[in-house]
Amino acid sequence: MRQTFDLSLYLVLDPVQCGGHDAALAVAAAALEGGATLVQLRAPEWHKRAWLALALDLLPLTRAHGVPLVINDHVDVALASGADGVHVGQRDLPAELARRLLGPDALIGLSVSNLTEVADANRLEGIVDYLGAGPVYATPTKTDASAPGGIDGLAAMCAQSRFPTVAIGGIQAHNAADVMRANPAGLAVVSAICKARDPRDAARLLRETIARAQS
Ligand code: TZP
Repeated sequence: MRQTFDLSLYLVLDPVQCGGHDAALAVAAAALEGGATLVQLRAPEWHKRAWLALALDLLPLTRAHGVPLVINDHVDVALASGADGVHVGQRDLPAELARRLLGPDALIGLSVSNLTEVADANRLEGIVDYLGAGPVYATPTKTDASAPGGIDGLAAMCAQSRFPTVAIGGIQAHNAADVMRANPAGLAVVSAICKARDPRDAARLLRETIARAQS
């Protein structure tokens, strides 16, 4: 059966930003203690065998917290590691194919950056579980991202989406409350946690901001 999921604080774990395999495991552990509700492994600079090794080491951690682990883009790594699903972008394998390969129980997320992509995604009932909408703000983490849509762009995408939608792109502690005003199901962050001096505290602070906005 498909796992229930909570998009509130969605950690996109970039092991390069964290400082390597072992540092990424430590960041994930701290973020989970601080309240991360979902983890995505995203290592655009790494070769696939390193993704697999880290996914295999992350799973006991995420499982211990009852939090899903999804793999960015690589359906084969998700299958080989036993991860809970994948997150695909507009230029990755189509979500329909990912669903066919992974089966009905997998968690599948899809990136969108404008209303046309949201409208297309809305036709994927039963295929896609959630959307990741952004970038909200410009970010050095993803230099090939689309133009930032800002809070208004995010609010429009959240309003039009029939799926729970998590915001991403340039989200940090100082703007998290603003982003929540667009009514996303949660916030997805890379650098705000991966580059934090104390990832546990960074996660806890974000989680508190999100909880305040959701109450
Ligand atoms: N997709 C859109 S923006 C982005 C991704 C993966 C990067 C977000 O990184 P950060 O450090 O949270 O701004």
